[in-house]
Amino acid sequence: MKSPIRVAVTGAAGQIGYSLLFRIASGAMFGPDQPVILQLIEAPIEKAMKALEGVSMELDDCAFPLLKGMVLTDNASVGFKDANWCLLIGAKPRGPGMERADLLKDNGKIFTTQGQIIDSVAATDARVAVVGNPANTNCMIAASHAKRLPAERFTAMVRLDQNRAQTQLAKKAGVDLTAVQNIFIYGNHSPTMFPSFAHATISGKPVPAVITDSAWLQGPFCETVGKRGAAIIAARGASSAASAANALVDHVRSLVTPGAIHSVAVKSNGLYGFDANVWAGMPVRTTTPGSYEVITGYAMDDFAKSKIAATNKELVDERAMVTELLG
Ligand code: NAX
Repeated sequence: MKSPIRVAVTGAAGQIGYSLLFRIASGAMFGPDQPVILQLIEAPIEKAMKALEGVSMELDDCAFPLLKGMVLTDNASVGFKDANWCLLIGAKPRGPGMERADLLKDNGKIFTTQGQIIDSVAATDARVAVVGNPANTNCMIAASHAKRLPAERFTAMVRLDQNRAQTQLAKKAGVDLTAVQNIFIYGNHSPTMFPSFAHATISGKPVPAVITDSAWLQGPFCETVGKRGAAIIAARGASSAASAANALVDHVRSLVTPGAIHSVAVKSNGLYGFDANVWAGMPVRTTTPGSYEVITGYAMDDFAKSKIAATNKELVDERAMVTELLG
C-alpha cells in the first residue's frame, strides 16, 4: 500500500465540495491504490464549519478504505500544511448588483493569502488546482505570490468546458461521446472561452469533415458551451456542482496520468497568441505525474485567432483590475 497523500480542499462544505469529497475518498481522483488524507478548509463562519462537520460525519459513514484521516479547519495555515494537492474551490459568489470588478477584487484577496500560505507550508511537490471563480485570474494571483513553488504548479480548471464541448459535438454528430477526441478549450473559463472544434476529431476524422454545418460550429456550438453555466443556473436554480466536481476529478486524474491529453488553464508564456502572463486554457500532455507540457503547433485559422484574441483581451482586462493584488 502506498503512503497517503494530503489533499487540501477549500470551500469543502460548499455545493461542489459535497459532490467532490466522496469521489476523492473513493479513489476516483488518485486511483484505487492511493490512500488520502483530506484537509478540509472552510471560511471562519460558524454555519460553514458546522456544515463541514456534517460532511465529515458522512465521509466517516462511507467507511472508505482509502480515507486515512481528515483535518477540519478554518485556518489555511493548518489546512495547507504539507498538502500535496491544493484544490481551491472556496470563493465568494457574485451577489445581486455586484460589479465583476468587485468580485475580482474580493476573491482576489482570498487567493493572495492562499497563494502565500500554500507557498510557505504545503509539501515541496505541491500542486494547485483552482476552481473558484474567476478561476484563471484567481490562479494567476495565487501563483504570483509563490516564491518557492514554480508557476507551472498552479493550474485552473477548464475541464468542465471541455466535457461540455465533447458532449455537444457527440450529440450533434449522433455518435457515442467517446468517438469525440482532442476537443480543447482555449482562454478564460467564461463565455469568451474558445472550444477549438477544428482540431477535434470524431472517429478519427476532423470535426468540420463530419459536422459540415460550419455556421453551427462557429455560432450555437461555441455559445452553448460558453453559456452552459448560465443555462444550468436558469434550469436548476443553482450553479453546476456535480458536473464541476466531476470535472475536477478529471482535471487532477489527467494531470497525474502520464500521456493524458486534456485542457488545462496554465501560464500561457505567450503561446497561441496569449499575453505571456495570463493563465489561459490550452491543450496539454501530462509527462510525469503532476507535470505536463503544452501541446504547441496547432495552426489557428482567422476565426480561431479572433476568438483567442477576444478571450485573451478579457484575461488581460481582468488582470488590469487586480494589479494591486499581484505579488
Ligand atoms: P458554494 O457557495 O456552495 O461553496 C463555496 C464554499 O466556499 C462555501 O462553503 C464558503 O463558506 C467557502 N469559502 C468562502 N470563502 C472561503 C475561504 N476564504 N476559504 C475557505 N472556504 C471559503 O459554491 P460552489 O457551488 O461550491 O462553487 C464554488 C466556486 O466554484 C464558485 O466560485 C463558483 O463560481 C466556481 N465554479 C467554477 C467552475 C469552473 O469550471 N471553474 C464551475 C462551477 C462553479 O461555478
